[in-house]
Amino acid sequence: IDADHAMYQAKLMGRNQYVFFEALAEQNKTSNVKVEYDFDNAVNNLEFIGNYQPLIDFRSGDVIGAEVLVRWQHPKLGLVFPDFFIPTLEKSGQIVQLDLYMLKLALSKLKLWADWLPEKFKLNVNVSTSGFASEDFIRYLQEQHQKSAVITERLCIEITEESLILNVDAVKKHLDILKELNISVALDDFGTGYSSLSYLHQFSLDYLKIDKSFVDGLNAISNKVVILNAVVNLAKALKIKTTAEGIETAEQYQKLKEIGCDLGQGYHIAKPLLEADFKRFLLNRSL
Ligand code: G
Ligand code: G
Ligand code: MN
Repeated sequence: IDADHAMYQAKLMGRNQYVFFEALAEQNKTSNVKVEYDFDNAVNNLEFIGNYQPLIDFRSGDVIGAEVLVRWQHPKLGLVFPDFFIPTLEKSGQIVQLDLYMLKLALSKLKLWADWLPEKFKLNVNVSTSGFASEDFIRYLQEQHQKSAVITERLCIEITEESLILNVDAVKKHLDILKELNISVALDDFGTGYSSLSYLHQFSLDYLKIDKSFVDGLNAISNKVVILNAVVNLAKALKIKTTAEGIETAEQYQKLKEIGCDLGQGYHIAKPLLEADFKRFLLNRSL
């Protein structure tokens, strides 16, 4: 219980404060509730759901994709955000199972939504470092590709710089396989880690997701514009599309459009949405 408590306290300082505050309040109220991460049960009970955040094409303004973001519909805690459980699952190795679960969920939604999705629509799935290095993950994609390539080709796998650094050989091999399968790959959170420009030509990537930290300062007079211009133009020269993340204001949106980013994502466009709201958003927007 003390460990759980400490975890909550630590998390109180994190991004999704209110969730943990509520969880803590709830835990105190019913003190016999022992908080545990019953991951296997959660998988069996399908407690993980997706929220879907739209991705727009800057040129047309159309929705041309979405990112699936996992949430845990916990029977006692309510809706729990990934910052809370992903670090734990990474330590235990169970993250690989979650990655597979979310991949399966994404594919099932792509099938379910096939009738109303725009032609070029892609669904982005986040994959952990160990998930991307695992044989199971890649094998599953190969099997699904055999069954229905039109579905798997709508996937975009989001990996992080860490994935590229650790286990370089497996990653190179897996990236080659995805290319054969016509599955896109995005490098997520670019700008938070090493931000090495050499990754961009060393690995075959389709999208570069420019981290919110670059987008944040855009309204002020800063050298971020200069850096963004350089990154976007280098990516262009390498035929890699750029996605700007965490766009929160109209000003940022306009600036990123001017700089020449290809795709945009952020609260200014839409928050991560429940499935039904996502469908409504997409259909209204493409009227
Ligand atoms: O909404 P946001 O709080 O959803 O996500 C927080 C972090 O959790 C982000 O870094 C995101 O990449 C990660 N994340 C969200 N969904 C998934 C998922 O399905 N799998 C993995 N491995 N990471 C995810
Ligand atoms: O690491 P990754 O880029 O996958 O994580 C995306 C995270 O960013 C998710 O937690 C998502 O909820 C969050 N997010 C998406 N758009 C915005 C935004 O405009 N502002 C902020 N603060 N967070 C955002
Ligand atoms: Mn992501």
